[in-house]
Amino acid sequence: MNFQNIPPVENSKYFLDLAFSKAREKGKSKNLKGNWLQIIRIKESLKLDIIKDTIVPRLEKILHTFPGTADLPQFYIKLIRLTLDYSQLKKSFGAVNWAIKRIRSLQKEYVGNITRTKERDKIKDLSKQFYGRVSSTLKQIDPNLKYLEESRKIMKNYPDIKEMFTVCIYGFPNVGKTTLLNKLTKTKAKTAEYAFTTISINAGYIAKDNIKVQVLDVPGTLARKEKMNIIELQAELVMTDLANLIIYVFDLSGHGGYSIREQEQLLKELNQLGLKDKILIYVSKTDLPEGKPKEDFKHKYHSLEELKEKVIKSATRNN
Ligand SMILES: Nc1nc2c(ncn2[C@@H]2O[C@H](COP(=O)(O)OP(=O)(O)OP(=O)(O)O)[C@@H](O)[C@H]2O)c(=O)[nH]1
Ligand SMILES: [Mg+2]
Repeated sequence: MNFQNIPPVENSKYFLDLAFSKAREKGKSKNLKGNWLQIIRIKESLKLDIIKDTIVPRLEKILHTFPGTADLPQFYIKLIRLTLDYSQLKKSFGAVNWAIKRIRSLQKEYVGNITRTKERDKIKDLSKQFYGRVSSTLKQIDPNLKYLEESRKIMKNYPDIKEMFTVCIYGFPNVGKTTLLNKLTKTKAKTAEYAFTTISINAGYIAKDNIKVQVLDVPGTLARKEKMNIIELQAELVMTDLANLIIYVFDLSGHGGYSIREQEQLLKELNQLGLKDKILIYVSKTDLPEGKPKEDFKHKYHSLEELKEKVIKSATRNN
C-alpha cells in the first residue's frame, strides 16, 4: 500500500491565489470577437471557467491520491484509527467533495447570470460575487485541508506492508532486533548502540524457491500499555494483526539495558495475548561471554540457521 507518495495538500490561500492569478491573465486576452457586451460577457465567463478549472481538478486530485478507506486492508484501517481521527478524516474528504460540487454549481449559475445580463457594471458585480463565494467556500474547508495535510504527514511514515507471509521481530529497545533482520534478510537497516534507533518499521525479505517472506523489524517496545506512543502502537498492531510468526529477541548480555526479568515479563504478556503458538525465541549477542544463556534460562531458543529454516518451513505450509 502506497502511503509514501501522497502529494502535499495545499491550503485555501494557495488555491485562491493560483486561480485568481490565472483569471487575471485570462482577463487580458485580446482578439475576442463581438460587440462590447458580447466581449465583456465572454471575458468574464472565461475568468469564471478558469477559476473552476484551476481549483476543481486540484481538489479532485486530493481525493484520488489518498487511498480510499473502502478498499484498504483491515490492517491499515486499524492503523488509521490508531494514529488519526478517522471520523475527522472522513469528514475532511466529505468537505472537499462538497467544495468541488459547490464551485462547479456556482460557476454554472454565475456564467448563466452573466450571459443573461445586459449591463456592464452588473456583469462585473456578478464576477465579484462569484469570486467572493468561491473564496468563502474554500476558506470554509481550510480546517479540513489542514487536517488532510497533517494526516498525510503521519501516513507518510506508515510501513509499506505487502500481503505475504509475515514475520515480526519483537522485543525491548536495543536488544538486537534490527541486527537480526539484517542477518536474516541481508538488508542494511540502521543499527546502533543506543535504544530507539529504529523509529519506524523496517522490512526485509527472504526468498527461497517460490516462497517469499516479509520480515518486519518493529521499533523496540517498552511494554507500557497505558502510555504507548504511536510507534509502539503500530508495532503492537503489526504483531497482533499481521504476523504469521513472531521472533522474540532476548538480550541476556545486559548491554541492551533491560533485565532478563523485564524481558521475560514482556514475553509472558505476548503469550497472554494468545500469540504463544506463533512465537520463536532468539537470543542475541551470544558471541559475548555475558550474552550466552545460563543453565537457568528456561526457554527453547533458536540459532540463526534454525530460525531461517523454521520460517521457510512455516511459510511453505502456509502457501
Ligand atoms: N556483540 C553483539 N552485538 C550485537 C548483536 N546484536 C546486536 N548487537 C549490538 O547491539 C546494539 C543494538 O542493536 P540493534 O540491532 O540496533 O537493536 P534494536 O533492538 O534494533 O534496537 P532499537 O531499534 O533501538 O529498538 C548495536 O550496537 C548492535 O551492534 C550481537 O549478536 N552481538
Ligand atoms: Mg532497531
